[in-house]
Amino acid sequence: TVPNQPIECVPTVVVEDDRTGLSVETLKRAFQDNLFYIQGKFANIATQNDYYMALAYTVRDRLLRRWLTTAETHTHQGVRTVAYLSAEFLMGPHLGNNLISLGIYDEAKQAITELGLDFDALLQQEEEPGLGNGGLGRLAACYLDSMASLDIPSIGYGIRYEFGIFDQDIRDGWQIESTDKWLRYGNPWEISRPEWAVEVKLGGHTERYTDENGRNRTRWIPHEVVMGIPYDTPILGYKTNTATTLRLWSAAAAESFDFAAFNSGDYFRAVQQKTVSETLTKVLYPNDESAQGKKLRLAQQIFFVSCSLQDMMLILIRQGIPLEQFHEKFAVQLNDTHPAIAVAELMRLLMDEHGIEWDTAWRITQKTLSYTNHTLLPEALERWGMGLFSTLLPRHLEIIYEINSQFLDDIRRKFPNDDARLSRMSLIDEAGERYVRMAHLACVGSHAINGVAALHSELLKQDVLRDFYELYPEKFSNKTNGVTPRRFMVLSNPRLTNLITSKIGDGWIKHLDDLRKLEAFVEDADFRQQWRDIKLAIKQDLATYIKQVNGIDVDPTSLFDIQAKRIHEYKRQHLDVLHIITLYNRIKANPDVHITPRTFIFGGKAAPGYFMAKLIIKLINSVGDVVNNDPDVRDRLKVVFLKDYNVKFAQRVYPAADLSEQISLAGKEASGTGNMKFSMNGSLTIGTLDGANVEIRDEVGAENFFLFGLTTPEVYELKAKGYNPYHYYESNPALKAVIDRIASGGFSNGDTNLFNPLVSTLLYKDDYLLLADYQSYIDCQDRVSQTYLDQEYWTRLSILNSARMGKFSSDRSIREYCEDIWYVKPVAVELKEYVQAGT
Ligand code: Z16
Repeated sequence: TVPNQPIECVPTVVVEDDRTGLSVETLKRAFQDNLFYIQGKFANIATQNDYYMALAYTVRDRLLRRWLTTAETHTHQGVRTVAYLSAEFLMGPHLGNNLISLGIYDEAKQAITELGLDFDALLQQEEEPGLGNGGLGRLAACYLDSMASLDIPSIGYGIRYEFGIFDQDIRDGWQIESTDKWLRYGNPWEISRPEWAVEVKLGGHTERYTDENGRNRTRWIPHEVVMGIPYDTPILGYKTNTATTLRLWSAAAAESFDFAAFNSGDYFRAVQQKTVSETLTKVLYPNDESAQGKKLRLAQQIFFVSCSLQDMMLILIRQGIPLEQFHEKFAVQLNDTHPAIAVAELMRLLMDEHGIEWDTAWRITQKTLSYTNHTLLPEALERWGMGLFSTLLPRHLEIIYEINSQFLDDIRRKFPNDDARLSRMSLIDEAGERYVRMAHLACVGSHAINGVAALHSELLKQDVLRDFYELYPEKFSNKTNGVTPRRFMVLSNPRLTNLITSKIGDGWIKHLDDLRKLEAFVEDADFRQQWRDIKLAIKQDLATYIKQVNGIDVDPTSLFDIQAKRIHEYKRQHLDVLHIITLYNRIKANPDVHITPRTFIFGGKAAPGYFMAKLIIKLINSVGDVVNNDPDVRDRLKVVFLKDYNVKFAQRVYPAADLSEQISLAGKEASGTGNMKFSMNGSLTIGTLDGANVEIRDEVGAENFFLFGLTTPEVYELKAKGYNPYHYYESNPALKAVIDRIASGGFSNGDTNLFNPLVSTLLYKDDYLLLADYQSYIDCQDRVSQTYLDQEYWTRLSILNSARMGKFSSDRSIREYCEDIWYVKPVAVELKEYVQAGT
């Protein structure tokens, strides 16, 4: 028999209830079995991780019947499947989420507790797969949850990085990075499928030849071949039988490729031949919004895109479906331009590997692909230097040239004599050094292009992709981001979940618009008291954590003012700092001044090469050192930087916030999704009219949202007429005093150099208009402080914020993608009594 082929005759496997049942008793038995048979431990030597693994396998066993049945159902029905291609999936811990989806969270907790173990400690034991930088990767994870929960046939394709986003430590106020060894103690959620490995070519050159039908064809002779091994993780929907797949590719050496050397006796060299293959999927690039143009990154992109497209083709070929029907069977979503090489790779596979003609291949490609843009920042737009691109992907470059030539002809027909337009739109940037423009490639090769919030989608059409909008207006739409209420409410905020459910039932978990029913309780004083008590208890928990980790005492009744997100100048964490120093200056001027007690909490990682972001972290910590220890402050202000912000930790942070800081410069944050998670959990927002803030404010009502700052048109206007930050500094004494305190070493023991790069950037450049927005921000913060004094009123706003967040469920986003872009419908999955292997 061949080891990677199904065998003809297989025994019947009966899935017994006492092995995978959902009762407390069966869970206990399975847990003990797994400790013994999988971890291979007696209880007396088992570690916390062994217990975690035993529980994880217990849960995984209970996913398998649903998972396999889902795959079988979708295959038999021949339905169109969404393939979500993303270089990042920021999944967060699986265990708790799977327990929620299976509906056995309480049973598992009881089982583990009765066995004398600490259930919450076991949940905390899980090392999260941090295979993403921030919003974009977490969005992909929320979308998988929603697709499964809505019974949408779907698969997520990505990269199995050995090291995910780095771990962050803080030493002497500075960020220190270390490698994220998430796989160190094994990953119980994934199943590797080496029998479905595929090969990816890199480098080399191309040749023309004539095939057996006399047609001119192209052959790619690569310099190197890498194997892609798929690792599958089941993603179970909430209280449904649909479990979709996250399929992540890991690179391995293709040993047979160098068989010649092997035969000629150079055994050692043949085995050692694994330079690229060893490094390809090692590490996630930790830059959230800047394209570095590194060859290895392009190699990662072609690697996972090629593996994924080949995988889809194999799925069709195995079922005898002709590849001419590819677009009828798969809707492929490109999560930003990271997988945009799919345009050329799908063409190449269809033509070079499967003999389909250009015109047919091009029609299939455009009907299959759609592209989501996630940023307007010019530095984040990917482009690849021509030298690098042609060395790694010679065949793709030929295909891109051909696409480009037909595309430019098209433009010439529609916009005659417009050379400027041709050079603006070309897939190749030829202004100086030559580059391949990935966003242009994605736009040309897709039938749909979307932004991630209403404002962002408008700005795409007016600005970054304006020419493409003029050429293909019908391709453009908006799909406002959403987040999953399963992870970000049910799992992370059980207390609030129980209160809400006690009032309106649990329908809201799948139909988040039902939260509106909470509005009926806003005038119920008992309800408001319960709401407040819950918030206080959660804040108390976070205060305990802060004491343990940061050694800082914070008052849980103070206003918890939280900014948690990647550190970036456009997100303006330092504007938040300017507010803190403003309050501090008021205290120093008059220690008896009235101040609403506040705890300022920050969390977030800086890209390791982003000096200014790292300096902002240092500033936050330095301001904290001074403010937290100055007796004049009398503990009314506390500043805390929480290290190593990740999904696991975010789940503890969102529920504890009173105030969520969403203060990016208008026109810079594409959407934001943390803004939604805070608000769902009853936090109020202070924010600019940026990204999804605009829509959040529309939903919750202007009177329930703390708005400040310039609008996007005002930003453009101010910049156009020549922005002079120094003018704001000179003419605003409070602002001047704040900057002067930093500049004069007030937070650096008199060292006037340390924060100079930050200070001079603000005074003489200030690309993100902090100084222009300063006074508006401070005035707004003063309104926040005033409002917080009236706890009854604040609670009303808090309840209304949660109640009106229905729109921001990722279920709504996914329904819109299904309707407008993917044309995919839900498919119910029925479980059968028995599962027979091999049928
Ligand atoms: C990212 O997380 C985002 C954009 C981007 O170009 C690269 C990365 Cl790694 C974020 C946006 O900044 C954020 O506004 C948006 O909510 C998120 O993507 C999801 O769309």
